[in-house]
Amino acid sequence: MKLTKNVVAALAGLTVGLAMTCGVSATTWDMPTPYPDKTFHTQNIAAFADEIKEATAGELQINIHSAGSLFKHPEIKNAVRGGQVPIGEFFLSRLSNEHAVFGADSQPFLATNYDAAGKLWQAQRPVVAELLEKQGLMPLFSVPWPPQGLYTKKEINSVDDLKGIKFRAYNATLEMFANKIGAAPTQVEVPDIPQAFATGRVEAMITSPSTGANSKAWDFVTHYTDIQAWLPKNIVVVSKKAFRKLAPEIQDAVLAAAEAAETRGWEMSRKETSAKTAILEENGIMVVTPSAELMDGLKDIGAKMIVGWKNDAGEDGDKVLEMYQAK
Ligand code: PCA
Repeated sequence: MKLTKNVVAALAGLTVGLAMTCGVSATTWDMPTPYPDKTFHTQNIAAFADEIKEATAGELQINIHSAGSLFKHPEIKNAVRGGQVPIGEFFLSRLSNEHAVFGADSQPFLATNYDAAGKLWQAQRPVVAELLEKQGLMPLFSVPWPPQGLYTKKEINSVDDLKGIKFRAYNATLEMFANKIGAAPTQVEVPDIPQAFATGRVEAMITSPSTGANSKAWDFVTHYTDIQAWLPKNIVVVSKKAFRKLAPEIQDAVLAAAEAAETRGWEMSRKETSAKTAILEENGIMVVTPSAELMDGLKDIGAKMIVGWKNDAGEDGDKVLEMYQAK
């Protein structure tokens, strides 16, 4: 049947009529996310959406638009803030240009394993929530990527070996880190990684085993050095205005599903680390334990960056670091 405007309007009226008869009016939320469907974060969000649909008997449905298909990654936060979409996911430390506290999880060698990352999130969360609240946003859940490692086309034994290399970056902190190493950083989003290597725009990167394996890093690099430099997080935020429009029991269902998604996401992330490192190896990448010289050099740069970060983050940053260290 050809759906003329009139038919569409009549069907829409019928749906509203049915919903009204049943005493409900179903809500659909469009949700932009930056990463492809096979990413564990995206899969976790799909489970989150399924859980909400089930718990609310279909009264709230979330349509996921992955891989930056609805809004490009850099636009997602402001799309939620501006009310263009009610909910969205993005890489938390992208907001470090607004406030350094958002970037705490991307500081090199501040929190380098899941336990430390968990403590850092507990310390960071109240400040992040307060800062987002001022923009009409509420964090729902946040999940880390596996520890970040180094992908190169040759063996890397010291910081010197990285000099002059064209380096892929995903936020300002990594860009600064790359600059301090003496590499030449360029921002590239995940879906564009293979193309950026193929055309020679970049020659090396720091990212997780997940993103490396999903991007088929074996097509363009030979070595993965497991430096475990930091565990950056994605965050899912909702517009407070959109959230308030939901009936109380639907709000509860969203919050319960968010809590479950955070727990599940951290577990998925832990499992990804070994599973995806094995896939790198199976596909011929040399998985290397870093030399002491390389680690000392990188940690030295990290320690200097923390000093700058503390300066930028001010009292809020002190609060986060004190809470983190007390845990
Ligand atoms: N993958 C994302 C963020 C961190 C990660 O492991 C990326 O490479 O952009």
